[in-house]
Amino acid sequence: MTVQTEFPGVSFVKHPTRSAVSDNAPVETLVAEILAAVRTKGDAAVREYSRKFDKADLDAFEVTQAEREAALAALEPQSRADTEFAIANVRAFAEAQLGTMKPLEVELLAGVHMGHRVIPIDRVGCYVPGGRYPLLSAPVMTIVPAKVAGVGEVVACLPPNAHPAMIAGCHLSGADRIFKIGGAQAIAAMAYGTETVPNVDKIVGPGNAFVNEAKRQVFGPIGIDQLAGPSEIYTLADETGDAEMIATDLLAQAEHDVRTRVGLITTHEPLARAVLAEVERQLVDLSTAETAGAAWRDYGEIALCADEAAMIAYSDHIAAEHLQVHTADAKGLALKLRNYGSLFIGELASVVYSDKCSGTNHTLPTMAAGRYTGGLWVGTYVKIATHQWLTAEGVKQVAPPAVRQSANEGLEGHRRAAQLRLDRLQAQGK
Ligand code: HSO
Ligand code: ZN
Repeated sequence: MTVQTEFPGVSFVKHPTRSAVSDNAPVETLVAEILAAVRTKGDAAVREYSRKFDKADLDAFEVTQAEREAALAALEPQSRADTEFAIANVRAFAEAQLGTMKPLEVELLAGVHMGHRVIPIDRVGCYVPGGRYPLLSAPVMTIVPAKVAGVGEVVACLPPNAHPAMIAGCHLSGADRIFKIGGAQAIAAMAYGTETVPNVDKIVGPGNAFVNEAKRQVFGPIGIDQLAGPSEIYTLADETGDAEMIATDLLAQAEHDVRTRVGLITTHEPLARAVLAEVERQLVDLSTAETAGAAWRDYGEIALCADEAAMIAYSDHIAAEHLQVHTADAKGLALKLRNYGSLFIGELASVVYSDKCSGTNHTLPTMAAGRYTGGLWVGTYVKIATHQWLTAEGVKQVAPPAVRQSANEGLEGHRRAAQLRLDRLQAQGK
């Protein structure tokens, strides 16, 4: 049976039974309380919340040099090599991207010189989540591009009970300072500063509902990257799609969280049916089936499309965090897609490679934010700030309209400032 949708040419072979929105009100109130307490009581409040939420009794929050070295020594040599491989690839891609961000100087109006500079942010805070499974690549993705961007000081916070390998990951990625603080109290400490934690200018990195809400509440004077929702993966496929591979990739992300959104968008009904069966077959012996299966049941979807155009329109509507393209002309189709967090073109490009180590960032927009933004990248850590300088000729071009419009608006102060330059130039005979 298929269910029709409001999208022309799109019907559901499997429909999600839940929608991604949830009630955030209790989290909002608690987070506001935590932020206010840390803001006024500093380290004492951080200590109290760490005890309450993380069952951690810490005198000092900062990871010492000796602790960094111990964490590094405890890391399996292969795991260290794999982390270094990931770091090298993420760094190389971030460097290549930074290379596209050039300073600009132009004179588009005679005598009016304008430009911009690419200026790294002074201090950035990277939140590194704990979670059920430590994601060893998480510190790499937030810290390495910050270092490449030239951020003055990179501060990392991770929950006190985080696996030591995560501390080693922060260290290898180049974090200048590492603090064992988790949750909303970490965001508060980095936003406002405490006796021991320096206040930062921007906070990046995913986290749980409390971390997300804390980032939302401190936003304004403090920058944030984005609000991270549960992971998402969609695959676009035609009759060339491989059901086993598609199901495997969907379940790979479904195991993150019971709220992961996973989907197949296809023009080929037999493939839709085959993937449906494959997911069930693979869930039987997947060790993370409890989570992955729940995500699939609640949020999994298979959309059947009449043609490629319907597939593109529906996919652009979803704007999935991770979007795989498994079609005969994957590169051709990829060029027609506009909304996604990151694109994986052709069936050899599995999302898991970028999750771990291929070099593009794995911190990506979810909940349709891919309609207006890409993911974390080196550009997240710099500002493109404009400037201008004028010659007498330039003033003569821009002053008269500025004088007139200021007068129209009744902004006498503005009018005077605009007029003063003209008067001075005239007095100098220019
Ligand atoms: N898929 C996650 C990142 C990740 N998965 C890392 C495993 N390791 C969010 O994009
Ligand atoms: Zn993943």
